[in-house]
Amino acid sequence: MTYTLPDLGFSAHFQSQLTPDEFDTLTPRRVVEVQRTLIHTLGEGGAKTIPMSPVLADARVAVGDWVLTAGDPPLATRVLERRSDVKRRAAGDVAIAQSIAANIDTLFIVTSCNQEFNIARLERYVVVAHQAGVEPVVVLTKADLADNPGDYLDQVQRHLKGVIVELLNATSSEPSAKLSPWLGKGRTVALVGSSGVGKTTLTNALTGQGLLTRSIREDDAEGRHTTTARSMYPLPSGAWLIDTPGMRELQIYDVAEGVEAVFDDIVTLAGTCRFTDCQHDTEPGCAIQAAIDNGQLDARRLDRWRKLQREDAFNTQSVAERRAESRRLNKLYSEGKANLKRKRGDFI
Ligand SMILES: Nc1nc2c(ncn2[C@@H]2O[C@H](COP(=O)(O)OP(=O)(O)O)[C@@H](O)[C@H]2O)c(=O)[nH]1
Ligand SMILES: [Mg+2]
Repeated sequence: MTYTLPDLGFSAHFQSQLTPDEFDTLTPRRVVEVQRTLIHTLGEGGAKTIPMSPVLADARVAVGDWVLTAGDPPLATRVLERRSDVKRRAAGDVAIAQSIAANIDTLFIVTSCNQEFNIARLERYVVVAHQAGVEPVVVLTKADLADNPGDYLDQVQRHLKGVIVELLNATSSEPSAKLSPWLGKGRTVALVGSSGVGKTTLTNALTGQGLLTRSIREDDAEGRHTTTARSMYPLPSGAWLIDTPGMRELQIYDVAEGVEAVFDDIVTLAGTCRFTDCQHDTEPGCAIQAAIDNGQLDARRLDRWRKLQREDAFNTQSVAERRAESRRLNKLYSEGKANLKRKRGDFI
């Protein structure tokens, strides 16, 4: 299969990052899989494997990225600036962002019509989609197994205003038909969601059975098939699909604007509190507490907003910042003690 650059999602956003000279001498290629020592790419010359290099590692190259390459066998010279970037906080002590999927158009947030369904978790994904600059679409799977699948749909519509939701049976032929509005030629979509919600089943349904090979399906210790690596697959419609390994919980990173967008009702209310530094607890003239009292705002929604804000502030703060903050507090504390001593001295 040969692809043109537009087939692969190359657009003016990327082209504008190349000088005419670079456009003549370098070859843009799209990253379809990232492994520890190499990356798999697709370009006008077909599929090529490129060794991991400092250029790629420093840019934290991700599935969906565009890289400029030179030579044959090709080497990457630069990673192009992303059009959109779905990020999370990487595992580990140091607060750094990890890209889950680069340059996508739509984030399919997959959840199922059973006990896995959780509004706080969905809000978290929608926040990340907003921050990334991509459209969130909630995909509710296992509609065929639920007694009242419509209840789940209602809940999404009630809590996530303006977010499109599709209810389906991932094991049927419904996925391609219901998700087709987002699967146009050259578009890129990614699937996120907890383990077991049906991401691989959806991937199989959308790509056509049997296309999935290589690292996406490897046996885990119990002999089950699990998704182990992120990969980008072509769909019959001409779109691209990125499957991701199941995440127990998406760790947010640097999502302040995303939180504001999803909780804009609370942000608007906060703007009308009597005090600009209102903590929305017991202050007089608090518009948020008033809205809770008159039934306009659910107290649990306020809790979820607070939790995401706290978590974002904590995760986004770098280790250096945390050290500086703790030094600052220690200094304040010692100064406070010294002042207190001095004051006491005045009185004695
Ligand atoms: N009946 C039914 N089963 C589903 C549906 N979606 C997923 N499953 C099943 O749920 C299990 C987990 O699905 P899988 O795609 O591996 O989930 P993943 O961990 O998100 O990739 C598999 O046994 C699927 O066959 C659905 O819509 N209806
Ligand atoms: Mg899977």
